[in-house]
Amino acid sequence: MSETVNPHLTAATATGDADHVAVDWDAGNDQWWDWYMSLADNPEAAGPLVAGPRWDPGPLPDHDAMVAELATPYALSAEAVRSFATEGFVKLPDVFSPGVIEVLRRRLRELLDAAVDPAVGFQSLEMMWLTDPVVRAAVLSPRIGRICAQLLQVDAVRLYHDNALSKESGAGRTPWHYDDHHFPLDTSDAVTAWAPLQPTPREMGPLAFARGMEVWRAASELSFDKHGTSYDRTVSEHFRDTGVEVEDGPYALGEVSFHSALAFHTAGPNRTDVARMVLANTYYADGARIVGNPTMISGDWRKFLPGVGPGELAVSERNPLVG
Ligand SMILES: O=C(O)CCC(=O)C(=O)O
Repeated sequence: MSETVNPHLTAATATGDADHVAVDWDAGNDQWWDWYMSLADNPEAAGPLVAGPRWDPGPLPDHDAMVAELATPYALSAEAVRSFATEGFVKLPDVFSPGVIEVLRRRLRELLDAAVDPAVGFQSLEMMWLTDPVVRAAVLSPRIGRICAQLLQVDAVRLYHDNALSKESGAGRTPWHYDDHHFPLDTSDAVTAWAPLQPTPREMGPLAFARGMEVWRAASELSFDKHGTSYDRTVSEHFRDTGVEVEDGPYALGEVSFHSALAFHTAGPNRTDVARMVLANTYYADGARIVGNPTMISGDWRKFLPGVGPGELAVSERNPLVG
C-alpha cells in the first residue's frame, strides 16, 4: 500500500485506510478520472511515439442515414452470446460503418476540445447525448441496445451514461478494474459498449480483458489502494501467478467490444501519435436499483440518475430504455 496521500483526493475522500472507499465522491467526474488514472502502474520506460494508424473513412453518411444504420439489427450469433457469458466480454466486427465512425470521431473531438483542458492526457466527457443529436443517435442506437439486452439475456436495458474517452498520444495505462466495483447498481447485469473511433493497434492501448466471467471472484479479494498504484500492480501479478489469460489484441475499424460489469479490464498506454478516441456507453438491465451505500469509486453518479436515491429504482428521465 502507498504511504502518501493521493493528491487528487479531498480531505473527505482521503480519510481512513487506503482501501476505505465507503464515502461519497465529492468532486466532478473529470477529477474522478484524473484520480483514477493516477492509480495505474506505468513501469515501462517510455520510448519514442510510433506512427499511429491512417485510414480512409470513405463517404460520410448524412444524419438520417446514420440514424437508419444505427437502428438496423445486428446479426448476433449464439456463439457470441455464449462467449460473453463465459469470458465476460465479446468483440464484435462491423458494428459501426467507417462513415458513422468518422462522423462520431469528428463530433467527439469538437465536444472534447470545447470542454477539456488540452493538457489532460486522458480526456473524458459524459452526458453529451442530452444536447448533441449525433451522439444521441449512437447512444440511443436500437442496434446497440438490442445487442446489450441479448448479451445480458434480459428483456430490456436502460442507459446508465455515455462517455467520450480520448487517450492522447503519450498518455499512460488505465488501471485494472471491474465495473461492478464502480457502478452503484444492485445488479451485475450491466454492460459497456466500448466503440473505438479509429482502427486501434496494440501500441495505442486497446481495451484488454482478463478472460473468464469468474475471474473477479478471487481478484476482488485483493486490497484496493486509493492512494497509489499497488492495487493495479497486485492485480497484474495475481493474473500472472494464477495463469489468467489476457486478451489485449487490436480492434479493426468498426469493431466494438461489449464487457460485463464483472469483467476485469485494463488498457495499455497510447504510444502512437494519434489520439485513441472511444465512445463508451453503459447500459443496465431494466428493474435495477441503486445500492444502499454507493462509494467514492462510483464518482458523481447522481449526474447520471438525477433525483434517484440509494435503494430506489434506477429510473430517471436520463435512463431511457434503449433498443
Ligand atoms: O478506455 C479506457 O481506457 C478505459 C475504459 C473503461 O474502463 C470502460 O469503459 O469500462
